[in-house]
Amino acid sequence: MVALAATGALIVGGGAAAMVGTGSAAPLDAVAGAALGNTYVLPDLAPFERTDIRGAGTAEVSDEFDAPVGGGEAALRLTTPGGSDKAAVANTEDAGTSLDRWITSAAYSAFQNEADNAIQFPSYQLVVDVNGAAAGGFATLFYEPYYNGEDLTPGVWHRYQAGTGRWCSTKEIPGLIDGTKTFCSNGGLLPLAEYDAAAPDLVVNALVINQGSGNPGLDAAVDLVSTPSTTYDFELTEPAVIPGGGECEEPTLPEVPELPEVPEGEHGGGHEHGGDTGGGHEDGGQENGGHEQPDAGHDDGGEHEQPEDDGGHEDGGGHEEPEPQPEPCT
Ligand SMILES: [Ca+2]
Ligand SMILES: [Ca+2]
Repeated sequence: MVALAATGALIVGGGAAAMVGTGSAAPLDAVAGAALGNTYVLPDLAPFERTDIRGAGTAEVSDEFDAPVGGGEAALRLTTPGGSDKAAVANTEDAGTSLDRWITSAAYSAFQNEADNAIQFPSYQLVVDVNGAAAGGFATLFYEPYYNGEDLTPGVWHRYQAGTGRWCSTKEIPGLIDGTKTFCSNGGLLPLAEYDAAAPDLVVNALVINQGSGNPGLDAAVDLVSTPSTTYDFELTEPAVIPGGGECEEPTLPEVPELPEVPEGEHGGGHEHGGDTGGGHEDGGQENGGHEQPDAGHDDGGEHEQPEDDGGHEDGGGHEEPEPQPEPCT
């Protein structure tokens, strides 16, 4: 029980894997959980934050452009109507990682609805500290599909493997990017491996999805943003996997024919928290992912979508969602 609660506390905190890491820059021990599958990012954007919104720039979860294959029904829509508008969101869940970890993982899906300049798409950026603990060293490395010869066709979703592409730096990096090469100039377009080799102490402090400034008329979207620890799936609501419901198949929930071992607790139904009103979802039944168990007495409604305002769930340990399914309903 203790172990289960501890695990749940690590993963949960707000509904499924969406909360893995909870936005803390701390330790990557949460990564193990994140690796279980996608992390849903709902309209509050957590664990992302709108770190730089300027002018009429917007960054909102929207289903206007649907989503890429495997990305549910919505995406993060970014708009910058004017040339000085900017829309940037960032998260620090992978803060402290070395650059090499992003080579194999960094990727995102992007869609351009319209743009004054057809080559422009939202960019995938990494805020880095080039020299690690030594003073200074702030820079932003950024990936642009255009600079990588990628397909820029508007009106369709693209998957961009940023990690294996070529990147530019906003700042000089000793031995690699001199003052003439910032912002992709004069050969300042290099694989991450070269940055990693030139700046072995470099650490990544944040992931940024950025649009603007300088992107007038750009109406675009991103989804399935992959990092070393997870893939962020922007959705209006957390997808519900309804047993036997609708057209959504239930590919992953294992059969849980009965509530197996309830090591402690005298009423096999669980609720070992005794006093907790409806809060004790640690019973074996939760192994099915917390979906309604008509026979298990979860009269609290069984819905696990309101992690924080539901006073009855203070145990925090029992709401393990199933491994989030990238595409439960496709
Ligand atoms: Ca530094
Ligand atoms: Ca999505």
